[in-house]
Amino acid sequence: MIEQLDALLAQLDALQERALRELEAINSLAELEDWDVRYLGRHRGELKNFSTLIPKLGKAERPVIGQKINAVKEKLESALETRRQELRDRELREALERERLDVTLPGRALPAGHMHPISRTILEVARIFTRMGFQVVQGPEVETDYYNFQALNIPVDHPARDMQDTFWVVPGEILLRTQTSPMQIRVMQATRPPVRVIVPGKVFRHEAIDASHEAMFHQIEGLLVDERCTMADLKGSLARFAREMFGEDRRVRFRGSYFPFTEPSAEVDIDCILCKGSGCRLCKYSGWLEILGSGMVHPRVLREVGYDPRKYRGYAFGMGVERIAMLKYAIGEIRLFSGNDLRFLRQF
Ligand code: 2U9
Repeated sequence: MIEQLDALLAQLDALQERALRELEAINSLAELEDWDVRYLGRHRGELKNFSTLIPKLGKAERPVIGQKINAVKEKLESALETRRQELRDRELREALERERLDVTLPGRALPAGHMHPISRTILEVARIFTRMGFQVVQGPEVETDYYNFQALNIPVDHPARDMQDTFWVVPGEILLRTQTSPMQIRVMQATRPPVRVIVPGKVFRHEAIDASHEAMFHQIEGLLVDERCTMADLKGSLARFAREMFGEDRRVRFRGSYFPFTEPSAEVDIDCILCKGSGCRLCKYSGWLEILGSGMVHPRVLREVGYDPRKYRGYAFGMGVERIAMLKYAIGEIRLFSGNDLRFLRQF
């Protein structure tokens, strides 16, 4: 009996040792559950097999084996719990490491566009004139022959009216506006003086394309009508504009010119921003750059919209936005503005 007892005790020790060794090697919670079933399982667990032997033992041996089984069971259960906790801790640490957020990383920049140089130039010009009390208005790009030509005193034989230079929608009747002036006619017909408006927008001319000419470009035109408006108002306002746009130290020159819708007419030059007037390629060695056209609104144009030219005078001006932007940002090629080349556009 004693030998049998010793043998059983030795088997239980061996079982415990084997179980603990295997437990050490376990690396996942799934394997751990297998181990639990194999050694501590209530049906076929290895420890259970020993319990079933107890009734076959002598009265004196039963409690010895019973206690030993309990001791081994407690030892294995506590080792299991310790290992389970270790594995859980490790899985948690690994998950935290895997999902770690570095809150000190700089954020990802969202791609943002910016204003086109033409829009930006229009806005700069508009700001200068709105500070002088002008309102910004916009009009249709498809116009009638009446608003684009007749009302502006453009005679039938004027070169601007050449069928070749205009994009006609309905020949002789409907066209793509060649200037934004038709909108000023609409404004004057709709309101009484005083009038102070600037009109930015697209205009269209059927022209040969080169580095400084395109079939579509942008204009800003301005119109002021009031009692006691003189050429001195025109000169003062446009000189102010020229200096705000191109620098306070600019010299400004008014040069007599001709337009059908203004009389007298003048073109406005500034001293060359590149050579300051000494002569270079940009100013074609003249020392001067033309920036806009202007004049006192022709009495026929005033009469056409129902304004009495003996009571009201007006001045008007017009500039090509691409030309202004090319001078301001030293760009030598007008087609860059409509080319959609991001290497060009991103410089603004
Ligand atoms: C009304 C009366 C008069 C607008 C004017 C110019 C002179 C002018 C050109 C500049 C460069 C056109 O884009 S460009 O080729 N414009 O020189 N424009 S006076 O005169 C008006 C407008 C409306 C009712």
